[in-house]
Amino acid sequence: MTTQSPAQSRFSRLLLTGAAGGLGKVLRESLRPYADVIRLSDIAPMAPATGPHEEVVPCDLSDKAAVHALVDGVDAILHFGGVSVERPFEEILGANISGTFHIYEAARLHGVKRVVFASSNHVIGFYKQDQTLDALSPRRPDGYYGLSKSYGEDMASFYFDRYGIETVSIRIGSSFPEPQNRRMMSTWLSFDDLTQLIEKSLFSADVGHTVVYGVSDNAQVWWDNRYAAHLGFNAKDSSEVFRDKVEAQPPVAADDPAAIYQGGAFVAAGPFE
Ligand code: NAI
Ligand code: 15L
Repeated sequence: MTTQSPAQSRFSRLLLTGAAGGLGKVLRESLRPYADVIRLSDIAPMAPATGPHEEVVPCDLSDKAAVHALVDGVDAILHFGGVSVERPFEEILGANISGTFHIYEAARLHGVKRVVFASSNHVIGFYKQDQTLDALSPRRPDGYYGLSKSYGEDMASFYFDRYGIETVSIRIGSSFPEPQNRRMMSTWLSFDDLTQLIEKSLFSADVGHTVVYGVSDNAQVWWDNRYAAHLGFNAKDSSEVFRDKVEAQPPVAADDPAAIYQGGAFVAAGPFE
């Protein structure tokens, strides 16, 4: 596969899981140029299709047969569905661990060759905020959620090595309209930069299994994307424009995990029983 611009090689049909979620609603609009049809899927209610460029297909990721039917006929998968915060293991197990397995098995059976996986900074959440990481830094998951994303990255690696299915695993920092706290001044990823990164992940040649940190061009970042340079991702936004607003918040105590760890409060979520 050679690198092509979206205009040269739109996909016929892209699958977006997690379409009812915070990022899914944004991507439903911003990914429109990249495919003739976007198949939107979630377990939660979604707005009806707004035209022939959309298909709305409810699906529980933990249901193997349903996921296999969901993937039939798509050219590439944007896997954003699942539990997106720290929760008891049993909840993570069905949606994230079984769910990601179902997505890759369905990709294999239906000949899908490219996946973009919404991984998370919580695969490395137990590193301190004064450490700089790259894609080769050993993972240090900060909970069951982070473990499930770490497993998803390993699954992506395995399905490339064994079956040639290529994946870009995006370790998303904090993708919201604005950074919500001091930690997110470093981890923020704007929606425009996320969209650009997904475009690069879909259309770059020979990605194999690439791990990239999904972060904007913030003033202080903890992540070095040297091993994802082939994607050509060039973040345009910066959290700096929100600094005054964020620093008007009450200060965080020096011993608060939010001020110490890259994963912030996630490192202290749980136990649940
Ligand atoms: P979200 O929680 O708003 O969206 C996730 C969606 O997955 C929800 O609509 C939910 O209904 C769906 N889902 C949950 N269990 C499911 C199941 N069993 N079957 C089918 N769908 C199921 O999360 P958000 O913020 O939109 O994130 C999207 C993805 O990006 C998630 O995978 C999340 O882990 C990842 N991510 C997001 C970050 C962010 O800052 N927004 C940071 C790092 C990773
Ligand atoms: C994540 O992985 C979550 O999905 C998101 O809701 C945020 O908490 C984000 O990480 C973060 O670390 O800020």
